[in-house]
Amino acid sequence: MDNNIKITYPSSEKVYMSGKLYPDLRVGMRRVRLTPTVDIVDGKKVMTENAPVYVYDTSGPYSDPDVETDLKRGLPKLRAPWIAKRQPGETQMALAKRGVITEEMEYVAIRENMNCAELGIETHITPEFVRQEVAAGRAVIPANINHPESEPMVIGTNFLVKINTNIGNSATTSGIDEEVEKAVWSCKWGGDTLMDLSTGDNIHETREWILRNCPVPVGTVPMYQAFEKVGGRAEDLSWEIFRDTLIEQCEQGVDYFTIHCGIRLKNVPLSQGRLTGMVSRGGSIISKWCMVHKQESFLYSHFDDICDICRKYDVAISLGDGLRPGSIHDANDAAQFAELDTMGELVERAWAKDVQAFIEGPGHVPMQKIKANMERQIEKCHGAPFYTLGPLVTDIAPGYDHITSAIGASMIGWYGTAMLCYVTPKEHLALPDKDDVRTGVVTYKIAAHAADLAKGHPGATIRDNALSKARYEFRWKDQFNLALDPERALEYYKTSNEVEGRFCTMCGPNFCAARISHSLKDCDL
Ligand code: IRN
Ligand code: FE2
Repeated sequence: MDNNIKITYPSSEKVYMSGKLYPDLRVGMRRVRLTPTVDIVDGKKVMTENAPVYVYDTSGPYSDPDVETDLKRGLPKLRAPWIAKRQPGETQMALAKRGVITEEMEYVAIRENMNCAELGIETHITPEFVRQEVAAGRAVIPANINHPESEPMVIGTNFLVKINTNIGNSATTSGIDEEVEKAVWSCKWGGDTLMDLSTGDNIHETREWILRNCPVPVGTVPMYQAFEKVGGRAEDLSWEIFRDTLIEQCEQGVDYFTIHCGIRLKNVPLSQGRLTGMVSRGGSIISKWCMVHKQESFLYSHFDDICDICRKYDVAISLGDGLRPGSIHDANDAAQFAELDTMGELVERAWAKDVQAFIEGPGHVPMQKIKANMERQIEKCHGAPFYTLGPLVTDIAPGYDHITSAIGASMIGWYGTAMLCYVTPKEHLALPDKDDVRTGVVTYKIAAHAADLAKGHPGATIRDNALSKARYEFRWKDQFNLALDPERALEYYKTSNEVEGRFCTMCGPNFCAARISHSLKDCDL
């Protein structure tokens, strides 16, 4: 593998914005340069400049030509000096509750505002607002003190909707190289966080390579590694094995853990009458343990111990939805909602220990049942961020589940879900390869951005308006450069057009509505 990976975007440069509270902050963004608009006035060419557009940038140092990246050495440790000043257990939430605005909080405030500052648009997102949201548990900044390579980002309903990419190998697929490549690839296309769901051999080593080279927060499901440690026999699991795995991963720098603590012994049988039983890997493992031992799960009974460990490293807990519905038939059933009630209880216990937490949600849900999910989550989980897997709005399209799920993701994002877990075309069929990661991430950027527009996030429309203006003015290259996937747009266009023509092959020269519409200017209306 090439050790010196670089990410480039057309007509873009990496720019940095500094802080006010912390002037040394360098918040990376992408500035997309645009060409001028050309009008013909009285037979003469008149050029009007188009302002550059600033884009939220998840690609980290890989897109900065001035930083040498070397996979063997890992990324620069951006957060190390900030962390060095802090006492053990001073999580972002602990500091926020004490009234401290951390470097991370100012960083995300600047990052969220993108082009607003440049355009003089005032927004509600100030460093103090971020602090309040984190203190109240409505926002999470996943930031393990042992992952200083990660650029701060925030997950919360009052911020930009985020997306997570799942990667990771299984016993039968791909090596470490391929997973690191997918991690960087996810950051290129806009993945806000990355979950390493590796099972099989080399879990620890794979994760180490990913963490040291990942500019976004990394999540895992520690149960997968614990399960490997007991040779895949759920009944042999124990709190001690799980605890040691947690500590191992905290030490490495994992920023958030999916832990299925919400499964209660009494609720496991609720999944029996379902069409598709239990579809969560982590959930089914711990449920098996509960049923064999006829005991409350150690993830539930040791929840306070889990929080104590996470607090020490500022690892956030993502309360896993082990009882999520795996089919349209099972959506919003008693099992799913019983688990949500338990999560609501647990999230308050996490907060009492200053541990940041969020709540995982479904799964498969038909459109008319999506809103109820969000409303119930808000009611039961006290405003903690919601993080959903889609949901898929129909079960009948294997091979296209990035689409079935992006429909649900857009809706639930609009209703207030803070982060959307991507689904790739290979869902239900195989592990995603590099190309699936690109398709999944771009598809979910669409869902997240559509939700940002609908929610009226300040500045969300700037990119749409700039792209549409370019489209209407036949500034083709600008249109592509502003697109979520410029390479794909250009590739398709090139199949039958010359760049910079005044029409495209969709309509041909005579049927081009934009062209006719332009000529209306010359008519007496
Ligand atoms: C997200 C929301 N609900 C589930 N997820 C993701 O599913 C979670 O973040 C993790 O990536 C994966 C866990 O799958 P199991 O173990 O629940 O199947
Ligand atoms: Fe599914």
